[in-house]
Amino acid sequence: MLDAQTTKKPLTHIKSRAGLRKELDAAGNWTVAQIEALFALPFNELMRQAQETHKASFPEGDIELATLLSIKTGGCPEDCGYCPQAARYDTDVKADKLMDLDQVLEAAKAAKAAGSNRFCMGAAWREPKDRDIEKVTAMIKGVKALGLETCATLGMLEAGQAQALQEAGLDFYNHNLDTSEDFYRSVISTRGYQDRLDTISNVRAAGMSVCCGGIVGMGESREQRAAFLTQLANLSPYPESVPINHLVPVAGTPLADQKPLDPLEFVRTIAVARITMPRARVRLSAGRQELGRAVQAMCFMAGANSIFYGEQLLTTGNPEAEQDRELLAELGLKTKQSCKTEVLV
Ligand code: SAM
Ligand code: DTB
Ligand code: SF4
Repeated sequence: MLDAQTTKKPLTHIKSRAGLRKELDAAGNWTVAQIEALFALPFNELMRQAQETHKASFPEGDIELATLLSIKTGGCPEDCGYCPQAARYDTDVKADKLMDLDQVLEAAKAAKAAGSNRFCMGAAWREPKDRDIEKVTAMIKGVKALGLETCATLGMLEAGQAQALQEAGLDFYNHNLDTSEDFYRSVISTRGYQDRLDTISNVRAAGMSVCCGGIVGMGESREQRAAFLTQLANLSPYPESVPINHLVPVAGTPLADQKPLDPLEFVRTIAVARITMPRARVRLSAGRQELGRAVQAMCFMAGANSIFYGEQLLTTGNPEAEQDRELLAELGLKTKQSCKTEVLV
């Protein structure tokens, strides 16, 4: 049986950013077989290893709170099989224009007042036009001035667009690989895996932190989940933020009738993400309403240390903020106090 702790040592001994970068580069050589072997560990052993890794990398029980706002909803030309915002699927989501700056800042102020650390602005675009970038940079500046970490997810980015966002003060850019390369083809046809890798590389080159994860429970096999995490863990360096979404099946999308993943397999996925990306914020993302409290508690035990916070994701629901505060308090978890960006590069 593979002992991951002997093949990958914790990164706590590293003192400088340059040292960390070097170590992460050297560490990025996981094989799919190694990651499958982690998935196959006895459950308690997997949890033990995940907890040890977590403890060596983060202070005890600090959970990051990230609030989402859909600044441009629906009408998207892409065909992502899970997404209620794709224009081609008959869902309840109606296409809207880009929000006004004032509305965005109102939402950001409310998020800040509710205790959020990060504000993530999402747009249902294949890619932004340059005039969209101008409008979004004004939003970024305004949100940052409130003292929140900023994140945006606007689709594919060219190098110059990434640079403009970085110069406006964008801390994180979210762009997901979503799944393994081979399963990807059965979910999305209008944009390739390499396009996603190119955007991530443009984000890195512009000096921003990368938020990159995906969705589980879309009908992929365990091997494909392992291949997906291998891709993420082998990014050099791996992402600072890793959102793990459980598919929210939405009526009208091709994945509307997808059977939910076994909750224990979801917890395993979180644990393997933690072990393979020790210093990343692993976010328990979409699908928390359906997971219930006990499974969420297990996810925190497995190393999740970030959640989407606020009653709305982009177009679907999320637990009430009050309910989340109660859950964290009951579990004895604290919320991340510092809004300082954890840049690993
Ligand atoms: N349009 C941009 C893009 O695709 O990069 C940004 C927004 S898009 C909605 C961001 C991510 O949300 C997707 O990559 C996917 O991982 C996640 N997502 C979308 N619909 C979902 C669903 N029904 N369940 C879980 N996650 C979902
Ligand atoms: C991510 O990985 N999950 C978020 C965020 N990045 C943009 C989006 C989840 C969307 C869930 C479906 C919806 O609300 O439309
Ligand atoms: Fe469009 Fe993003 Fe939805 Fe894909 S996930 S359809 S790109 S909004």
